[in-house]
Amino acid sequence: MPFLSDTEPDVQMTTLIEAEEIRQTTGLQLIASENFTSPAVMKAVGSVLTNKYSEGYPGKRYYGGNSIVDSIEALAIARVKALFGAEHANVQPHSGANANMCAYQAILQPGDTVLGLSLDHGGHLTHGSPVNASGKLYNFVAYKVSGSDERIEMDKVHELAVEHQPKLIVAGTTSYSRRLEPKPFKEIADEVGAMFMFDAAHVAGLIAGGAYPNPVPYADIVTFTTHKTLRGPRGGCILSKSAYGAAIDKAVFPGWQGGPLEHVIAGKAVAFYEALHPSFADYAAAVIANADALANGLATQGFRLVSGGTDSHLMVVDLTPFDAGLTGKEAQLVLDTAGITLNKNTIPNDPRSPFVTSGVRIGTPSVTTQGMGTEEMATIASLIARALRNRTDADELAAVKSDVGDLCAKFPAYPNGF
Ligand code: DSN
Repeated sequence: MPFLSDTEPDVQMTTLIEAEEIRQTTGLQLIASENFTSPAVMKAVGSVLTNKYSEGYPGKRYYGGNSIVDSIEALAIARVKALFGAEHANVQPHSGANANMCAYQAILQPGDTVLGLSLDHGGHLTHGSPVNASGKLYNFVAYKVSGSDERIEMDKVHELAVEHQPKLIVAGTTSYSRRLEPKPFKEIADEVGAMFMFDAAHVAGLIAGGAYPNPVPYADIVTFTTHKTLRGPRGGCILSKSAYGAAIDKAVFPGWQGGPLEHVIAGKAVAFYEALHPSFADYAAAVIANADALANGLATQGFRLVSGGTDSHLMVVDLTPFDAGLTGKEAQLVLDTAGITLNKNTIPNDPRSPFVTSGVRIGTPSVTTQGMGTEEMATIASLIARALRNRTDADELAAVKSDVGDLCAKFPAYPNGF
């Protein structure tokens, strides 16, 4: 039976996807958790592997026809273990959130006490937010950034660990610009007899490129997403010490998930291959250099950088000194109009709600993939400031959008197509 697409293609969907291609490639993509994955990764994700059911693990599947899939998943596992120096890897989590929940299920019982960074200070929903299953299932105690330098205070983490005797300490961030050293967390965990998990969702690519401390030697478990700085397909991954391997595998399947997405796992394997190449170290270093340049450029334009700057791929920008009446929500909307995509973000102790916010989060993984450098970061800072200063002037916003288009045309995301 012929496919309908042979005779009556879905024009509506084709048009929408083409529109998104144009949006992504003609505007500035500054969302810190996004990137442009390679055509090779997209080819794997769009392959016939999407047709296959393969519940279980290599060599232990519930369906036939999995010998090739076994090789694909085994290759992904071998590559990611080599990339990070891990003893055990599970490449099946559909997302970073799933990876975290599976890791918790592997080592915790409901009600167990866990230390994690507060969501509004740069943590993640799955680090114990009361609206998330993590916060409902486990007794999370939140640590925060300090009121003075807006950095995580290890003394405070230590104090909370001694007071609450957690079973697990979680390190890892989604909107915190400073690097986290895993060793001090591990020392605190050891002192109170806790396990230590590092959520490397944002920084996995920086770690892979040697530009950020690798938590794998210190942490019992490291979770991450494959689509952010690591530049792979959308998905999650769990690394661990061998001792936790069997429990983690069981928590992923049959614990939380059913059939793995082997087309995505193939895409992960391709991304790991790309990240193992020496050129990925240049990319990771450039992401951080660009973030630093962009932060400096924004400071020059009158914005305040939370914690004074960045030493990672992202920055959180306090809009208040630039314009006390400007919210993160409005900034996001205005910049969208000008072809600049980023997200509103709370600043520490933000008086505004998470739906409004006083800040924005900005990241450089995508523009660095495009080949932009520190010079272009200064240009981007001035384009952001120009759009926000002229936010009620439609002509000026159109002019900024045109300049954004010209900049992106000089640095095409996919110079050889996709
Ligand atoms: N949504 C991701 C981010 O933007 O950081 C976290 O899950």
